[in-house]
Amino acid sequence: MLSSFQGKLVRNGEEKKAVICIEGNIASGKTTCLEYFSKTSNIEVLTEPVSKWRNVRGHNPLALMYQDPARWGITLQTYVQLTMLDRHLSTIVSVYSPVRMMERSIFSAKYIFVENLFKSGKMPEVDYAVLTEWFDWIITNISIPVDLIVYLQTSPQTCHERLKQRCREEEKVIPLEYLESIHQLYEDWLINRTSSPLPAPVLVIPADHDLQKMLSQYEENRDKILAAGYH
Ligand code: D5M
Repeated sequence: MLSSFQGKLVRNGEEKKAVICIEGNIASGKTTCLEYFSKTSNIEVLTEPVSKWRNVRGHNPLALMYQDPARWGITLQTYVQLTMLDRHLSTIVSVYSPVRMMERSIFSAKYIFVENLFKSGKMPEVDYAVLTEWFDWIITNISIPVDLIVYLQTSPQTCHERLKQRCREEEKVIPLEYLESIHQLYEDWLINRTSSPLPAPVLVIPADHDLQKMLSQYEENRDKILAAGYH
């Protein structure tokens, strides 16, 4: 149970951080958003563990998944689920900050990326069933608190343009259609609310704009975002 005690977030009697997950399509501007808040506020930032997905004991499951999703989708997704769970549960004993901001979540890993692989026919049903059993077990047995989802809502075309600019080797194969599918799954989850359960309230920020406009939107929404968990 959540309550507010002397301006601090209290969960089950213990003082806890408010957890905010930044969600959005590939290249939707999540990193810029995290950088803005880390520079302007006393928050703890947890980025997506992409470097781990690109190098696990010398292997690159992210690149393998893009090359052959039917063969390597389960491999990457198993590792994504583990590393995202580790992010959610991590305790950082640095300077105390009352807010934790995370790039994506274990929820979007399942509700967006695993669903996409399965629905597009690129993940065998048995792989999907095993991942779903794992995911359901995790969220039933382990507390994964999220207080707010900030959805950076973009058009797939904008993401495609930004993706071309950032030139990450593995991502050269990503076609516009892939970004369209991810976009639709995000919309169904966070806007239409017709697919998977929401772990927290959602704040939508239109994110097709240029950097200057995005920074001013973050400024405008700053207090609302940082107050997550106090309501
Ligand atoms: O995502 C960084 C890269 O990681 C990008 O190529 C998408 C990919 N990604 C992120 N999460 C997943 C999951 N769960 N499955 C497969 N691929 C994933 P960015 O959007 O730039 O943070």
